[in-house]
Amino acid sequence: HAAEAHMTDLMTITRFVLNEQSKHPESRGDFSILLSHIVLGCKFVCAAVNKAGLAKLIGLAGETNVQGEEQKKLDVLSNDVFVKALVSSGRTSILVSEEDEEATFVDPALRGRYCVVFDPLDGSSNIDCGVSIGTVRPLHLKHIFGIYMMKANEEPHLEDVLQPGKNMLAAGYCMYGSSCTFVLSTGSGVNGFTLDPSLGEFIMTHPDIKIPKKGKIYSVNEGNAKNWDTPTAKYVERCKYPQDGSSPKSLRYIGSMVADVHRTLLYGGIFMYPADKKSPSGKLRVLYEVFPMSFLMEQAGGQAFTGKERALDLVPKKIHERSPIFLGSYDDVEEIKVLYAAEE
Ligand code: AHM
Ligand code: MG
Repeated sequence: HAAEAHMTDLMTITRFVLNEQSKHPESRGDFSILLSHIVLGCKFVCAAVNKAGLAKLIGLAGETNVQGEEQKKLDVLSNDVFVKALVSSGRTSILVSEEDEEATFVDPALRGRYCVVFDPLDGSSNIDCGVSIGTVRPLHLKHIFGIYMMKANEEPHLEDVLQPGKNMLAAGYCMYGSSCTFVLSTGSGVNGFTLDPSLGEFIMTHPDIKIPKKGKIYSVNEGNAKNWDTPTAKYVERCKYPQDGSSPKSLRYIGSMVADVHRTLLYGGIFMYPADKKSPSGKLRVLYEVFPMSFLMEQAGGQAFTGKERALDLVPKKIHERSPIFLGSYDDVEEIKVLYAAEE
């Protein structure tokens, strides 16, 4: 197609990030470089998945491949890819990954002004059931990240990553399915990009994502209902038996935060992982699950609430801390906030 041959005015992620950066004259280009390394990590995983096929990448624990080398489990592979991509950017000082017990302090020679928190493989506890011999469900391949600026220019300290979510400069996630989707906010709205494999570039396909003000879907693990607190139980009851004459909401729950939040962002509604009697802090991790997704929700016009406060106001004390979370459409989250306020 002659027309297609000239479509070089596309908004690539590189062009988008450089545009954003030009709005901040004080910026030295470090942020763009850091983001381009994150994007490279995503492209790498995407290419690896497409080339080798997931089955080869995942392997069974302890299995050796034809060359006799131990195969890396997918979570280890993803973690390695992102740690290397981030360290080699020369722009990071501290990395916090769900896969690593301790924070990684980058070698002084490669240090920069940013800290990155990430979950290299969201929903890893669900992955094994998605993979049977020869059949793959790449649906489960996802990762989440958030970026902070270091507090001071001195030696890096753990406090640099124990900042409230509202201090994040950027957050996003990537999903590797039949296509590879990258959703990003640098603090001025949310944009979605899709990888064009022939160009090796992410192209903006979902500009300025805004979540509907009110949704028709709720998303929660109802198997925990027995142990819920009163506001959560009341809210879910209302989803099914609305008191205002509106139609009941639909339930959608994949059990992978990125997939559930992605749907919520595009279609509206509420995603929740509440506290319950067995896990009083819920399940999801503050730094690399709750914060990035809450940041994106607010940037898209929605809200994120912990049951006590605005999620992004929370100040974490430990890197792997958990928190209950309710996030999604503005009106839906408002309703749960009212129920919690009535409890006090
Ligand atoms: P993981 O880090 O062990 O994979 O757990 C995180 C996942 C999220 O992606 C998802 O929202 C949640 O766990 C689902 O939990 P549950 O199976 O309890 O409903
Ligand atoms: Mg996780």
